[in-house]
Amino acid sequence: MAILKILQYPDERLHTVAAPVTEVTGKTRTLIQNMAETMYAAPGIGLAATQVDVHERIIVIDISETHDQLHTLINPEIIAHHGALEYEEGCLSVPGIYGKVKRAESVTISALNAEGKPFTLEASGLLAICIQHEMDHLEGKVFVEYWSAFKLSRVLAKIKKRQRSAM
Ligand code: K1U
Ligand code: ZN
Repeated sequence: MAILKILQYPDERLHTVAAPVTEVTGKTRTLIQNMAETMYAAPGIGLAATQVDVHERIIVIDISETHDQLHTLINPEIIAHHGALEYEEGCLSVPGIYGKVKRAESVTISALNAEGKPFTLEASGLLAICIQHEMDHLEGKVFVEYWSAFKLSRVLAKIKKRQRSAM
């Protein structure tokens, strides 16, 4: 297994719209294992393939503290959603930046699992939030882009300042 490099905002590659997976192969499963290892090592509770510069519709999520409830979502689609919830989000591609985004409180999704088998999942609370955040990555959208132009410019300035002091 391998730890993959996570693209850092505002890398333009994070704005790529991911393509559907046409066949789940051994290569897909190796990518999923490497994504899961990368997410656990970060540490994080979700990771989209976009974040590791692979532009295919693949997500891994594990919100458990025990790291034993891995969800693999290939070609996920939201088929129903209910309610609204504001949650303080973070992102491994925007380290150190946290802020609220309004999302559906619960979602029902259809997707393929790591064996290429279709399934549906009803999710609420943090799992639903994380699914929506990761599905945004597959559309090339990063959570800070829900914020006002003013707030986003402050985030970009903070990132630039941090990059300068790291040189
Ligand atoms: O997409 C990502 O970069 C992963 C992101 C997922 C996420 C977190 C919170 C709300 C919505 C989506 C993260 O995992 S950020 C790190 C994080 O939240 C966390 C890390 C360790 C333990 C618990 C949470
Ligand atoms: Zn993210």
